[in-house]
Amino acid sequence: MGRLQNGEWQDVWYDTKSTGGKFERTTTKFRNWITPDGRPGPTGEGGFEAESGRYHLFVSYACPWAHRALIFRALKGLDAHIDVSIVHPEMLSDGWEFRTDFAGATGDRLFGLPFLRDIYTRADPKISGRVTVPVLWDKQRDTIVSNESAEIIRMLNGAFDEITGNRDDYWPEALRDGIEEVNERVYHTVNNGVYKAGFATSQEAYDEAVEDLFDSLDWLEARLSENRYLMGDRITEADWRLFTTLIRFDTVYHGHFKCNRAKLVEYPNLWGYTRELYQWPGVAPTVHFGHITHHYHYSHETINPHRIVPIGPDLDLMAPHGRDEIGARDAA
Ligand SMILES: N[C@@H](CCC(=O)N[C@@H](CS)C(=O)NCC(=O)O)C(=O)O
Repeated sequence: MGRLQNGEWQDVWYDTKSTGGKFERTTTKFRNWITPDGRPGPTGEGGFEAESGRYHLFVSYACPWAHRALIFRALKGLDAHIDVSIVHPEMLSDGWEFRTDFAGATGDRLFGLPFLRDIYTRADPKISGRVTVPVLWDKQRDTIVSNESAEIIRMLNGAFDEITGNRDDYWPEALRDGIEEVNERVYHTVNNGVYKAGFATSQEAYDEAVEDLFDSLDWLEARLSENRYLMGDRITEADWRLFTTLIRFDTVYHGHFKCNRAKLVEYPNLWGYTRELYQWPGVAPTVHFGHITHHYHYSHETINPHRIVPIGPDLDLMAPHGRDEIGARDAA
């Protein structure tokens, strides 16, 4: 685990000393957008036109942020248009690696490089910053389009519709303000909240993170008792962004990150909702518990120094979700 400094690798763990024990996620560096015609998106440069076979995704099956991108690739029928390399679940002193000695780890399918950091320095030999997944790569311009998952899923949601004919919209214009509001709370207190709890190195930082996390889970549970999805009867990106944290909750966050006031299976609505999203066409094949369990427990030496990978709970994700009833009562 480490970071690049002027293109050189430094093996360092997260710095929580300067922040009173708090984990702070750094901002991402490549912020260009693929658009239908190559016009620039909200940030970055233009010239990244949607084309079949031009782009490649580097992801980890373990990572909740990369998982968003894999889900949108599946939902939007992009499997045949954007190929994928899967990193090895162990993220050790060299950061993410392209080793293939773990089921499902593909290696670097574009260049055969050993480390994900080599993809970053290929895009910019003098780069400084963390080496994170997901990475959306442009084979034509030989560079990184984006390494910000929140933006990658919006590109996948809309840019390729002419190519795939899939016009399902998970970021509908009329709901955008509401989605933004939910995303904001879910990002800080849930998606990143579990990391703040898990990586905290002071009691205060941990206490604050778990309190905010469980307040938000209570709020989500109440919201989902009346609404089938976060924005009502229509599934949106807000749901998929929440899902990638919920699906990991009982397996890793509850134990490894000490988010243990309650388990997800103890919230009837959140648990039914998680099962419905898991059972959504195309989604279950994006969920790989082997990578999830192994990555967190094996990679975070500061939290789990003996690298024992626990057995994990037996989750019946295919049990009927019963979510068809929710919201229908009011409509009837
Ligand atoms: N803002 C990024 C965050 C991605 C991220 O933090 N990914 C983690 C894996 S779960 C990572 O690659 N961490 C490596 C590191 O921090 O050095 C996004 O959402 O795309």
